[in-house]
Amino acid sequence: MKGPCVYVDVCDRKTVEDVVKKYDVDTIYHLAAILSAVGEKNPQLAWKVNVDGLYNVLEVSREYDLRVFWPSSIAVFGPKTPKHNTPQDTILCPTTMYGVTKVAGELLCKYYADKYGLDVRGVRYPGIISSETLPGGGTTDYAVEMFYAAIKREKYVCFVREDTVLPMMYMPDAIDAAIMLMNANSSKLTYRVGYNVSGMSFSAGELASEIKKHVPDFEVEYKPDFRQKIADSWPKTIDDSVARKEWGWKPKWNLENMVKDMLEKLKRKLLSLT
Ligand code: VAH
Repeated sequence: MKGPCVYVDVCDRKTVEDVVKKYDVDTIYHLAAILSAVGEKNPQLAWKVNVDGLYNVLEVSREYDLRVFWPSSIAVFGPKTPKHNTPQDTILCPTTMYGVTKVAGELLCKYYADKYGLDVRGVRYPGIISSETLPGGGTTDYAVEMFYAAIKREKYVCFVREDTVLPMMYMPDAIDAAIMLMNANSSKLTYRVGYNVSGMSFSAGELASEIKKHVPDFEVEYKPDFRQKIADSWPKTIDDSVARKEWGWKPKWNLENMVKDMLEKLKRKLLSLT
């Protein structure tokens, strides 16, 4: 990453405003959030960071006429939402505080777009798999933790059932989605935030089997914990046809090429640490 790096407390509007002024910011990619699993342990903090933090970013962006990218999540969907090929417009009744904050965020962003003409855009990310950052307290963390266990030749104890299927996306696709949407022609967009996007869907067992093609002695034991209930409330596959039609979304990564790339990258990373 090029350019200055500073720490900002999104819950403190003044620190957000000071950085915008000092560095003459014109666009904010507001990714800071408390994720689903940690959010269930501290719902009040999740609301504070995810909603009050977003409010501060929207207010500063309104005042300084900035553009904003803000990610929602498939966590906006709940048990009443169709599980397969979940449509763009559907029931949003999440059962986690994280999901509640993302529904509130989608409504807040739409309000700022309609009321003030703020150019705020966003997608509903599925679980994101990255080789660059460690998992951050989400329900989909198992999909990253598995890789670390495999390259360390350790058995992995998975906190969701083997047959748990969730929509996922490889980080390079997640970054592409954000940039493509922010570069899209505004007149073609019929939504502001909350575009359904997806890269792939797989079960925990399918991920383990794909990893085993590269690490044959890799072993996984399945011991569901409180995060199973969260995973069970989310869809299995997502209809992202609106994003494909309106701004050309198309994932480049699937289970096979993502697993190969992740293992190669993590092996290099661990070798560089030894
Ligand atoms: C989580 N990784 O697990 C996040 C994500 C859809 C899941 O939002 O909480």
